[in-house]
Amino acid sequence: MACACLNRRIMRPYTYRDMWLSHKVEQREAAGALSAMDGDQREPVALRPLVVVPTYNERENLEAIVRAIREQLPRVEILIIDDGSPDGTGDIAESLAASLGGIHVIHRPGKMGLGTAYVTGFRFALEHDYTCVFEMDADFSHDPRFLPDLLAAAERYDMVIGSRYVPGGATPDWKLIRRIISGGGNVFARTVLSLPIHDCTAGFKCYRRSVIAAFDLDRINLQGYAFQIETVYQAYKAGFSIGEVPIVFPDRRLGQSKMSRQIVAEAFTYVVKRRLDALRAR
Ligand SMILES: Nc1nc2c(ncn2[C@@H]2O[C@H](COP(=O)(O)OP(=O)(O)OP(=O)(O)O)[C@@H](O)[C@H]2O)c(=O)[nH]1
Ligand SMILES: [Mg+2]
Repeated sequence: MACACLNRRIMRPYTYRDMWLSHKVEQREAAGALSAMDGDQREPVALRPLVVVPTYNERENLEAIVRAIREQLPRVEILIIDDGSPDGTGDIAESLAASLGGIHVIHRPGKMGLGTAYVTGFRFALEHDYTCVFEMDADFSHDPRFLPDLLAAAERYDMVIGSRYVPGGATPDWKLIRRIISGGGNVFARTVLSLPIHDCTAGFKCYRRSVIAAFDLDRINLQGYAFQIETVYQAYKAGFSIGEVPIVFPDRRLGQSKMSRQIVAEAFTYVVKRRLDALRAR
């Protein structure tokens, strides 16, 4: 379903359709006040976004990604969460904060994982009155040129996913095996958890404040794809509106991936466990 709020972007070359609304949900009392509303009907509102960028050994990418984010959203505030990167990424973050302004840095003592970094970012956003929060990798797989699309969609949807699996989305650099793991993992999560979302493992997302305020942050102790699925699952179950905006997802330009078999295994066991918990709760 197309969304009127993105019509002005329909001519951009990467976009076949401007947006897919993954689902519409009925009002559920458990959710916050905004969550009850269908994204198509809500009036656009002024947003004060925070872009959260977790980093571990991203010295080749950090300054470039921060500048690229600011090119797209010139006044946006950015929170870098660095886990004591041995390559000095934390020092680069500090010097960017000093020279550019509107950049916040949290240093954690050692590598504690992507999921807990985002939970730290969510808490920071709640404490500092941001109205929406972006999740974004530092390695340019999440291309900053899509930020305005996600932000425009966040005016009308509680959660917006930068999606590789809606028309216009793509993973041009991936070999067959990576496509099978990612595509198969999405079909698995979507089916087992009954989630009407095309890209459940996406890490390029924008959340309205009401969504992260409804999360049970103390109980989210997941790392990679499992963390991403859990946030979609909790938002969906709470009745928030979720939209998917197509993105092209290239491989990282520089530096090393931190993806591991352990992260894939965590996601698989998490999905099975979540489903069993839901069955037991019936
Ligand atoms: N703070 C923090 N950031 C991390 C940690 N692990 C990864 N990151 C950052 O999270 C982002 C995603 O990590 P990647 O290594 O690109 O992992 P990925 O995107 O899932 O995997 P690829 O698709 O192979 O690149 C990057 O900005 C990393 O620097 C961590 O333990 N702590
Ligand atoms: Mg990456």
